[in-house]
Amino acid sequence: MDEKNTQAYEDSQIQVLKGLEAVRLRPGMYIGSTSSKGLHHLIYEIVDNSIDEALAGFCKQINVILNENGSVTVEDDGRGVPAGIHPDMGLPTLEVIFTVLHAGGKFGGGGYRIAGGLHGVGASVVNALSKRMEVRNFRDGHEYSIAFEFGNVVEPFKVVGPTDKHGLTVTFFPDDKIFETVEFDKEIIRTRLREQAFLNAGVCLTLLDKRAGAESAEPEVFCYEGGIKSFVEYINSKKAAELLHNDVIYFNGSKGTSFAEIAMQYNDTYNETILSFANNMHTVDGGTHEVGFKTALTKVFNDYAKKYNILKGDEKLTGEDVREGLTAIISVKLEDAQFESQTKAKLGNSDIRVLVENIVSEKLEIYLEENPATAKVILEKALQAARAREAAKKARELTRRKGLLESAALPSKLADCNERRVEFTELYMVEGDSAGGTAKDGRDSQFQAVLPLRGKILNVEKSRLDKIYASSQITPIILALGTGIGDEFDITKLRYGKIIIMADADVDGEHIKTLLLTFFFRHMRPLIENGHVYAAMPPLYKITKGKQERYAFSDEERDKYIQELGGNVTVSRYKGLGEMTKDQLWETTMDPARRVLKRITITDALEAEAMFTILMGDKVEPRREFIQENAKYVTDIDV
Ligand code: 1YM
Repeated sequence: MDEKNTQAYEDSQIQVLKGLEAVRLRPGMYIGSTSSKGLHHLIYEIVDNSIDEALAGFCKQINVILNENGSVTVEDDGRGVPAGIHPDMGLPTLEVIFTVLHAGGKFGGGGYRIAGGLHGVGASVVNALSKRMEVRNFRDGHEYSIAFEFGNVVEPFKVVGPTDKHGLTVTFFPDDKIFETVEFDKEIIRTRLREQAFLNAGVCLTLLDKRAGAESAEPEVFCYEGGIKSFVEYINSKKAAELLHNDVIYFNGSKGTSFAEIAMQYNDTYNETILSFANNMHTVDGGTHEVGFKTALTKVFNDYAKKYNILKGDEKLTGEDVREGLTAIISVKLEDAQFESQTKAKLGNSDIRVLVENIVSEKLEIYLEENPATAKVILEKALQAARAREAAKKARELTRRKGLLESAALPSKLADCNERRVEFTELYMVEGDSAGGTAKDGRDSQFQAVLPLRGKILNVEKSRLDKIYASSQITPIILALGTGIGDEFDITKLRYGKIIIMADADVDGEHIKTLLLTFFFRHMRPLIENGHVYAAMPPLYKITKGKQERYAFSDEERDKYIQELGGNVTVSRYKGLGEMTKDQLWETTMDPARRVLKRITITDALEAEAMFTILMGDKVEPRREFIQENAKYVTDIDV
């Protein structure tokens, strides 16, 4: 290099380092967080680049390998990356892609970046956050390589030799100084790769776990010619619910550079599962594409029902009525996607609302005319939902008139606390009147409230809203929490910061916990999503020796204490909360300084959705199958 070029090279190097330094200083700004979530985003960013190559029509196969040494390899069979020197930067293009923030996209020419992880910042961010990254580029008969450490080139770009392969292979070791954990969770990656395979029909993704203890030496393959139609089939099959019609209904259409596709199928549950995506990114908070879909759906079904005199008098179907039992995927691809909301997971482009609404309005109407039998079963279900909704409204008004649902009127069984600032308060929901009494006596009434629950609550998975409003066990819960349910749910009205389910550590206790969680999951889901719901952990054993006492929460802990106390101890098994005195209950389960609480979270919403349907739904066979398959994991059955 001559002097001028050397200078230019150094300048561009400095620019590059400044950029990547910013990423290492504030990783959260580029990948959302440095938790396990952020760690997994590293894989998505690299895979997204391969998916872009697939959508450009050059790549069919994308392999993800979890290596034994903790690194991850992503390889694709695309074109590979241009092998020359980048004109603006004076650096090899391969180096630029992995060292310059926001590189890629346009400068290969044409098209727009479709795939986009949470932040869509690309390969250079992954490089900056890796303690080592190795890239092998196969293009035009040559293999090239380059390697980096903490984003800096350590093995410069070079030609390795001839090859007949094409594509790009990236291996990276996440930096354990940056991430809270560098342990990849196969389940999380699997879910993501499967989702991407559904969203990009015909693109094959594989996942191979080479780490110690992996259950299989064979890669898992995710490849769906049916695209989002297969996605809908998959979700419904996981629910093991009965289908109302056999075929998945599918529409697509485009306008300008925007493309939208919709797949839908009804099952016989009372729940809706609508997942929407924009540029392959899950829009958890919905947005214009979802609004367009819902508007058209309601309109088309009402028009059809009116045309064929299916509705009586002034009966009308609401959006909720026509979505009962619906599983649908809406996927749009567009230039300049605008995202709103705190989580950036809500699509804002208004022309997309019009596009989706037009497609569904026109094509669903035709579909219903051509498939009258399907139209009939769906409308019958929607009508039943409408009638249950009317009944629920009456039940709700009735309880309101009695003053029951007013916030002033609290359930008679509730022992409230004095503290008014919600974030400092706790509500213990306690199984059984007797344990409820002990909890009332043992609590700190300054900030702890107690609501005793008698017996099993209604299984809401098998009930529509009318039954829920009529339930004498559930209305006190709704009243005590203050938020209302379903459509009326309002988290700002929540009366307690922590909602703690306290049940016996036995089968009945687990059942009550599950019934309550089903209710929260179906009708107050933001309570769980915002981390308000907990399970109390009462001890299983008390170990005494003379004046010394220990409480054990597991068999291992019990054995540890027996050893610590030097044997010759008395071990008593707590059969239920009711066996404890108020002081014992306070010490072991209610005192914030000593208790253990389990926070209830939703890691995989689809998985949770399927689990509630299988475990709590009205089909016995899928539940039996699940129990038979999983019984081997149960080590200790308490009866
Ligand atoms: C394992 C990760 O990144 N594959 C990949 C990336 C690129 C291309 C192909 C590509 C794109 C274009 C032209 C284009 C990228 N190229 C660039 C750049 N796999 C992975 N496969 N030729 C090849 O966009 O026109 C950025 S990413 F900058 F060269 F265009």
